[in-house]
Amino acid sequence: MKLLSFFNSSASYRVRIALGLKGITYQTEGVNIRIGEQNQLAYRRLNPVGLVPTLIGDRGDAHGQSLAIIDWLDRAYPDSALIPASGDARDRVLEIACVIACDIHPINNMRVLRYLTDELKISDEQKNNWYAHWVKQGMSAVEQLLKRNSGRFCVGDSPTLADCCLIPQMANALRMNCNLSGYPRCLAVWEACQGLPAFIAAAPENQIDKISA
Ligand SMILES: N[C@@H](CCC(=O)N[C@@H](CS)C(=O)NCC(=O)O)C(=O)O
Repeated sequence: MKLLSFFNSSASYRVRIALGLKGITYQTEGVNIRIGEQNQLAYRRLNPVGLVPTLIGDRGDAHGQSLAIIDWLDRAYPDSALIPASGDARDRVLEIACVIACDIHPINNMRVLRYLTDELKISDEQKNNWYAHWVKQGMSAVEQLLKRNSGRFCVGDSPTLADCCLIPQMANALRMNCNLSGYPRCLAVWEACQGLPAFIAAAPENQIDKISA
């Protein structure tokens, strides 16, 4: 398997965590989104939306969209299930994952931030305010959702898709200097995840395609 990804892309980070939790070995090929490699024709043939990550399966099959990739992995490699098959746990995992992947992340994505600065000519300060505003809205919602949970992770006592989404979102927010001290439940989940090898190995600072600044 090969993961086409960028070291500090949070959507790529989600998939790296999932692969690690399932113990799947894979190769990494860096796609430098800062210089537009995600828009090159060869990449767009694999992933027409022009976003990372893309996972290439053992048969050469290309998979896009991190949540869909993790769902595919969960069905192809059922050990260490990340999306509960049924019941309340399934609903809660998907709800938290969707708040992060559908409500917070897309409006703070690089192409959106670049459009705001390059086309709409907002200042860096305004851009940072935009970013922090949507992080605050989304993280407050996740913090509320975690009140339903009594386990160590987002839902229960083992990591799920929800944790695969939350940790990269928090890492991004910290990189953008957002203050997360108002989200103690999220921070407790962060601590629990930092103790697991799959989360450590998936972190941006541990990627071979890492580039400075
Ligand atoms: N919904 C997509 C989002 C993927 C995404 O937004 N990837 C970002 C990096 S985290 C990207 O490729 N950005 C490039 C750009 O904004 O042009 C997924 O979950 O895979």
